[in-house]
Amino acid sequence: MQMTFRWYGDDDKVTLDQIKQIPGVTGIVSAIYDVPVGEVWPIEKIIALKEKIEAKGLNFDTIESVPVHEDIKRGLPTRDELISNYCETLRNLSKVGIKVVCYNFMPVFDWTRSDLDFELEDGSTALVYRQKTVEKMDPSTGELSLPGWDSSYTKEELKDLLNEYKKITEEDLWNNLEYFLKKIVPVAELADIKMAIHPDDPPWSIFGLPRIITSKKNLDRLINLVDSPSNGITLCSGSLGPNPNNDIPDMIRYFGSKGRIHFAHTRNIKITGDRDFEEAPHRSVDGSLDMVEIMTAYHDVGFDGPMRPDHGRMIWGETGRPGYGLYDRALGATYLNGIWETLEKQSK
Ligand code: DNO
Repeated sequence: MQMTFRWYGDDDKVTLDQIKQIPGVTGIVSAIYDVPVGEVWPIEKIIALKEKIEAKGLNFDTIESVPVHEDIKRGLPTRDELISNYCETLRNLSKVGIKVVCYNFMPVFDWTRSDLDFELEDGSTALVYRQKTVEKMDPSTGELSLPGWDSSYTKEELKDLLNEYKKITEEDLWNNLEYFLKKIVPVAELADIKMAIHPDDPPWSIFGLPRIITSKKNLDRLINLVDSPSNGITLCSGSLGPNPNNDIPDMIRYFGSKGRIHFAHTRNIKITGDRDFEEAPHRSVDGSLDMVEIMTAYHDVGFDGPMRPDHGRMIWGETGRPGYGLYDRALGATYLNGIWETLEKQSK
């Protein structure tokens, strides 16, 4: 396992120098943020990013994410050209030594929460999801500001897009995902890149949109759409965890022993009601997931890919990008590294 940290580039308040000082964090996960979705990532930009990260003594071989254009998810005729651009980006990433590419296939909205700064008992703030609040939100009014929301849409565009999706069923989305994978996985294989789909967060439909990467059964369907080691998963415990039927250690053992987990997002959540949850500190006792069991499962399957502590709360007065402050994520990384060190010693 290699402990990594997500860095949003020069705009990130958290600096590479700070990340480098977190014990046991050896790698950076990042992306090119200034190329519009659907266009090819120029190799020069990827090289510049890699050099900046490596100059600090940190590794860089994981991208989160190369976003998938909505036309591909919707199966529009324009998808072929967009997919061919996607393949070109994969080839460019490969030339620069990238090994893992995270992406998602969530229509319109990436990860979604109802509050971005809910105050917990200890005075820290966390991201929370309350189903009733989300049901009252109307994304087409444009008054929403969600962490995973592409704010480049105008109100009208968003309204149209949401309307278009009314025609798309879950099976349509599966077909469009299969079409995409059949084109990109052979390219990823040749480029020695492992594709790692990120689960839908939360793992159920929101705003009436279809969502399919939600459970063990569906992840199994995904890896069999194209049976290749390059067609794998980002196992995100905090995304799959809000559904209590998702047994995360079991999923890690199942997909890990098949060699299909290429990236691990490891954080805790606390289920507070039916389809309600809070982002908890990483320790097992603070949330609903057994983090020792999760790390043991990774250890047992010999997981040697990148892991990151994923999100953190805002603590010690820190402000910044929701979920992506320095302090709580650093504590999370240290806690997870502590469990890992114990497992390593015990297995010797
Ligand atoms: C949230 C992230 C997601 C993830 C994308 C992958 O914190 O894990 O936004 O990067 O879903 O495409």
